[in-house]
Amino acid sequence: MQPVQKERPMRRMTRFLMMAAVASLAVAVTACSGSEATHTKPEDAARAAVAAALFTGPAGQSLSLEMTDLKFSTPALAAKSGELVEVALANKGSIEHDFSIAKLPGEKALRVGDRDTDVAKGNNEVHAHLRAGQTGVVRMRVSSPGAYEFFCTVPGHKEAGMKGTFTVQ
Ligand SMILES: [Cu+2]
Repeated sequence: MQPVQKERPMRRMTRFLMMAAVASLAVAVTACSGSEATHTKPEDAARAAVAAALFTGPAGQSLSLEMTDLKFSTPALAAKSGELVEVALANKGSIEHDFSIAKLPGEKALRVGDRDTDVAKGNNEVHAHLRAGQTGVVRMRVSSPGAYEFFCTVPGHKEAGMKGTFTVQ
């Protein structure tokens, strides 16, 4: 038997697998366009990819911040730009609070409990909302040095003192 003939069944198999892959892709596309409610938006997929990357492996810097009723445990957080920073959040108060930053250049992701969730909300690029007693983790890789204000968006809380500065060098 010549080598050319030996390759044939393999080629046929490859072609079959490729056709099967194309066919299943077509089914997936049809199913996706048929139901808008379950359609994954490109921005959601991009956010999920950023979250998966940021939550892989240990962070370069670990910070923690506790929330109590109308107070953060520290008014000053510091980190290095370009480094993977983790902020472990704990709401030890009896009402809801959040850790928010209006504008923060770079990548960021939020995990509450064991679930990755939307890190941005409203006008804020970081918005980690925690119910009383809840914990969460924000991971960030800030791309530009600067002094970024963090605060709680619950009405009246920032004015009462729930704010601080996240300094990135
Ligand atoms: Cu608050």
